[in-house]
Amino acid sequence: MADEILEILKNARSVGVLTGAGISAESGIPTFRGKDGLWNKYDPVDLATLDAFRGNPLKVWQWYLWRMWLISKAKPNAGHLSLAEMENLFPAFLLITQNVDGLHRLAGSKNLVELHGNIFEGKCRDCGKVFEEEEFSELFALADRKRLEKMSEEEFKKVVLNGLKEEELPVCPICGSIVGPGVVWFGESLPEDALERAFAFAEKSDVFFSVGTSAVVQPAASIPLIAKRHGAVLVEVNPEETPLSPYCDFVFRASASEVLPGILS
Ligand code: BV8
Ligand code: ZN
Repeated sequence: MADEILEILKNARSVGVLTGAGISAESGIPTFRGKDGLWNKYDPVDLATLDAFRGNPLKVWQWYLWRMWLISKAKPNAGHLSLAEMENLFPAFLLITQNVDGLHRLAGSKNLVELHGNIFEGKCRDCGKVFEEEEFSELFALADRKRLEKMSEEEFKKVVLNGLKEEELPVCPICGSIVGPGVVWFGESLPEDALERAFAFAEKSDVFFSVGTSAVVQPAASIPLIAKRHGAVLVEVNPEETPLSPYCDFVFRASASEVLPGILS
C-alpha cells in the first residue's frame, strides 16, 4: 500500500494534513480519548469550557498548567519531523493541527495552521486581548515553558497543584479579569482566518492525510471530508478505527511515527 501512495504522491501538486493528539502521544503527551486519555479522568465540560473557567478558574488553570508542564518536557517525534520534511516536497502543502502543544512548530513546520490555539499563549475572554507566549510568561511566570521544563514532579505538585491560589492567577492589565489559556474551548469559535485557510486548502488538495485524530471534534473533523468531496485521495494514519475510516482510500492502522517516515522515503 505504501508504494501505491508513493506513486500517487509523485504526481501530487497539493498535499494537506490534519493532525490530532495521536501524533503527540509518542512524545509522551496523553491523548484526549485514548485509554490513558486526558478526558478519561476529567469531563471536557468540567475543564475545557468558558463556563468551567468562570466557575472555577483555579481548577481549570491547574489542569492546563499540568498539561503545559508535560508539554514543556516533550520533544517532537519522528511523525512531527517527517511532516516538517514533507512540506518541502510538494508545490503546495498545508499542515492543519488541532493540537495546542506547539510540537509541529518545534519540529520545523512552517506551513502550519493551529486550529485550536497554543497552550502557552493567554486569552482574556472579557476584553478579547490575546497574549503571545513571551508576553504571557511575563504576565504569568508559572506559564513560562522554560521554568516548567526545569520543574520536577514534586516541585510542580507543591507549587501548582497544592500551592497555587486564585489570587495568583494572571490578571488582564486592560480589563482586570482573570486571563485564561490561549486555546479554543468547547462552545468557542475557532479563529476565522485559520478555519478559512484550512477549508480552502482542503478543497484543492490532491492528497489529504488525517493523522492521529479520532475525527469527532467539529468543525476540524469535517476538513478531511471536504477534501474527499473535492476529489482528494484520503489517507488515514491511526492505530484505531475512526468515523472517518470508511471514507478513506487508504488506511494505515499503525502509529504516525512508524508510517510517516516510510511514506516519504
Ligand atoms: C464550535 C483545545 C461553534 C482545548 C479542543 C454535537 C455534534 C457535533 C458538534 C458538537 C456537538 N456538540 C457540541 C459540538 C461542537 C463541539 C464538538 O465538536 N464537540 C464534540 C466533542 C462532539 N465543538 C466545539 O465546541 C468547537 N467550537 O463548534 O464553535 C460555536 C461557537 C459559538 C456558539 C456555538 C457554536 C470547538 C472545538 C475545539 C475544542 N478544543 N482543544 C484543549 O486542548 O484543552 S478539542 C480537543 O479535541 C483537542 O484540541 C484535540 O486535538 C481535539 C480532537 O481530539 P483528537 O486530537 O482527535 O484526540 P483524541 O484523543 O480524540 O484522538 C486521538 C487519536 O489518535 C485516537 O484516534 C487514537 O487512536 C490515535 N492515536 C493514538 N496514538 C497514536 C494515534 N494515531 C497515530 N499515531 C499514534 N501513535
Ligand atoms: Zn481583559
